[in-house]
Amino acid sequence: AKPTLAVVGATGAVGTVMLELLSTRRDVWGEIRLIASHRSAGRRLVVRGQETTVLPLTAEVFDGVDVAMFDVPDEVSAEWAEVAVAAGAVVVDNSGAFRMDPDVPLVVPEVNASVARKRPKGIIANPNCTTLSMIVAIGALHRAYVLESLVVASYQAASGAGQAGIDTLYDQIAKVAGHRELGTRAGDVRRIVDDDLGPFAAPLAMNVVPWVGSAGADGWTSEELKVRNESRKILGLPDLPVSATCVRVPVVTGHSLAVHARFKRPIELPKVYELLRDSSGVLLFDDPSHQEFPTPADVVGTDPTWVGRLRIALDDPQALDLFVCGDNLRKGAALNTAQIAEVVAEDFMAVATA
Ligand code: 2RA
Repeated sequence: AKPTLAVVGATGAVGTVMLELLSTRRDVWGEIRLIASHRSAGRRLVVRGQETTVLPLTAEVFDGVDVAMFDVPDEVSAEWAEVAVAAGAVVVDNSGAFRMDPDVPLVVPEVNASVARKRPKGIIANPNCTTLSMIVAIGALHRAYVLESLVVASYQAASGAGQAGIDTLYDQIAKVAGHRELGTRAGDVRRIVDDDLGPFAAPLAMNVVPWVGSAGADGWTSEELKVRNESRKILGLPDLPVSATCVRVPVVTGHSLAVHARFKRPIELPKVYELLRDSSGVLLFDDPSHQEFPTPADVVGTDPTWVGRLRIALDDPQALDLFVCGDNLRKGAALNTAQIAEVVAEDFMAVATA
């Protein structure tokens, strides 16, 4: 029999994309059980063309579940992932609760699929969307040129902060629309949107905000530390120097990153093009003479990591500058989780048919 899948957090921003993906990807699942908080339970959602009632999160709901995907806040995963494991499920968790646990693999199938099979706690972690928006391309380059250091700046969409982020951006845009005088005096946008910052540290409409996540050590934000720590873990380079500056921009969905990557070997652009063209999960889109380069508006709703603006650094033949863009709700969250779950489903089917 095909494995039973539970989707915990089925009604959230990532959960919604997950149901769309489950309805369109190769169908490896038997029953699909939709689960959410008690507040959202009872809603009827469509998955694989069938209306399904959302069940409340309880211990019993995991009875008979083989794989449970969690798209919920850190504290909910921290409490419930082990409950699902105790009921016999393998958990694929998209929160930050377990990512840096040495006994929990952090998996991007195009980069390190094999580590998904070593999961002593029965939990596999899905990386943060910002790391995921670049790491497939960086992983491909690393395999050929051996990464030595990374400096990145992110341009992160509002939906990274969930439905509240999306709602806040739309509300702020509605408030500033029609004000043709804004952007001429300090604080004018803030005065228009003032009580409506939502999950952001400053107005997002007509602005950029160099603060994503919470305060970490020494002035770094939690998001910047995630980019560093997760890149190191996924690439298996525990000492890789990584500096990230994470910035929120007024885009609904689609994270972008400007990357300066230094390698151990000198780089030749034609070979890099060839390599990226042949890399699974990467779409090379780099013809600036025809204004072809990735932008979130063109990338949203698609699966690959789009790569463009490739340049060898002017002062360093071993460093490459590039711009990458990916849908933070798809590869950045739901798609990568679904891909990991499919790796686990393959194991179930292999055992079942052995
Ligand atoms: C953000 N990376 O964009 C976060 C979401 N996990 O806010």
